[in-house]
Amino acid sequence: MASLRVLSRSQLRIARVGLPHTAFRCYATSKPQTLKERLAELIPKEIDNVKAIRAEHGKKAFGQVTVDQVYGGMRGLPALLWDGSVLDAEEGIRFRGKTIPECQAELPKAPGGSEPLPEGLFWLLVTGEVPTDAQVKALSQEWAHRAALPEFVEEIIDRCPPSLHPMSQFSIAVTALNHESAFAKAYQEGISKKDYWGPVFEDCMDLIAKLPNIAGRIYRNVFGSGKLPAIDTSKDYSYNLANLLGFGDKEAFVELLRLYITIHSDHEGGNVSAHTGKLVGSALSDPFLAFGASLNGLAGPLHGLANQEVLLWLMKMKSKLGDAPTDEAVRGYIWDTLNGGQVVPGYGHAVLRKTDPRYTAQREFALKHLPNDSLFKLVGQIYNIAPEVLLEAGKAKNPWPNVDAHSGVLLTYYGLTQMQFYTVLFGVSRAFGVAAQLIWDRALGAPLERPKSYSSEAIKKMFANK
Ligand code: AMX
Repeated sequence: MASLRVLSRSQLRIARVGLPHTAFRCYATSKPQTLKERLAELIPKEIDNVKAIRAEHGKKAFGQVTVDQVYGGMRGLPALLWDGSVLDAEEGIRFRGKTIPECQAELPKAPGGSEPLPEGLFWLLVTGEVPTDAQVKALSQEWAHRAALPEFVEEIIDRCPPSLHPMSQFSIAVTALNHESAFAKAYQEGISKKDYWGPVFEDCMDLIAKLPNIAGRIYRNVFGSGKLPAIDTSKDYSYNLANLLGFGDKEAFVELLRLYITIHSDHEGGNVSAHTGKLVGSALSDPFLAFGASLNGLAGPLHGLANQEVLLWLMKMKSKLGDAPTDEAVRGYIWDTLNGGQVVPGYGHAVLRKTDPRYTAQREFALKHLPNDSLFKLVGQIYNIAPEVLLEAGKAKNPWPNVDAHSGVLLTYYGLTQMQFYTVLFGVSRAFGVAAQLIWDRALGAPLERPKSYSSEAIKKMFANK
């Protein structure tokens, strides 16, 4: 016990969460254990764990699959494995068992900051453990050192017409990074299956590290705001992203990005972007190809593009109804949206049946930093009206707001008003969850995904006399 007295606060946190002795011992040396070193310890244990689960339960059934599920976008179909995050319909997301408020309380923060650093969230997603301040700092530095883009990728971005949607540019640039893939190279050289995770880990670290430079370059090219600054290797990921976008001097915006990246990172395995990355990765496409595909799914208006759609919808509402519309006018506007055969963007969810805690976290941020902002007040007013209207309309299973109902208002407040860019920020964050999945899928030897499809004729015949 004598040695405990000299431990720092962050070291004591590790002692509390109960890491094995090996992780604890590394404090005797000055260098913290790296994420890759920790993973190398965890992977063999998890392989054994999965083997044991399959040996004991492998032939057991989850239950029935109904014809409606086959026609209905596979809602609720148990078909995927992912330990990083689990979504409860009532409670919302937990990252490795931790709610958003728990992540806010427990993950390391920047000096003087109060939001979690996404570096810590990535560590948590990958290992299930809360890292030390030193481990998070080392991750910030490692990403900063890996952040440079190959020149040809910069040129590809620069050659995109500014009228090409930022998400298409983003996906093109990420896909082009496959030129540098350590995994693709190792596969060509005949790497053994049991070693796949090593180069996939390297690619995932490169992928995450390079996203701020891609996003910053697209932002500045499309919206014409000047030359890109260099990455500051002494600063954290969110600071560098903010700085590349031209907002490095706004500490509250940097804090917002820390929260934003943390909460958008992962939403269990079945959502379009997470599942697409997993699916494409299962063909042993490298992480750049897999995440490029994720981005194309995220770019859809029913998924990540909803944050752009919300802002557009709010702006149209404001221009039609004025800055401080009555509740009656807002109600009428929502009904007009529904009667026009459109969805109310930012409301509803395929799994959630309550207000999204990611919405709540952003609302709390707004209450702290921009309580009197008129757009924030409008979002709050809609929150009091839209669920009632959606319930009355009687179609949506979940009338409550999701993550996208709030994010654009916060970005707009700090001057990031270009709504076509919002999904790019969602994409930067979603890379954290997809990368963590890809690493574990290759570590556990996840096979090629190949579910069975049926024709309507076959379904009719199958159940003709039942
Ligand atoms: N406005 C209007 N109608 C809605 C609605 C909304 N916000 N949410 C659901 N509905 C409708 C559906 O379109 C569907 O209509 P249909 O029977 O005519 O096809 C019906 O209600 C039943 O849908 P559901 O089972 O409640 O939802 P779902 O699982 O099929 O879809 C989602 C979920 C998110 C696509 C849907 O709620 C929606 O379109 N929301 C608006 C877009 C949005 O905010 N997307 C972002 C989601 C979060 C994210 O991924 N980033």
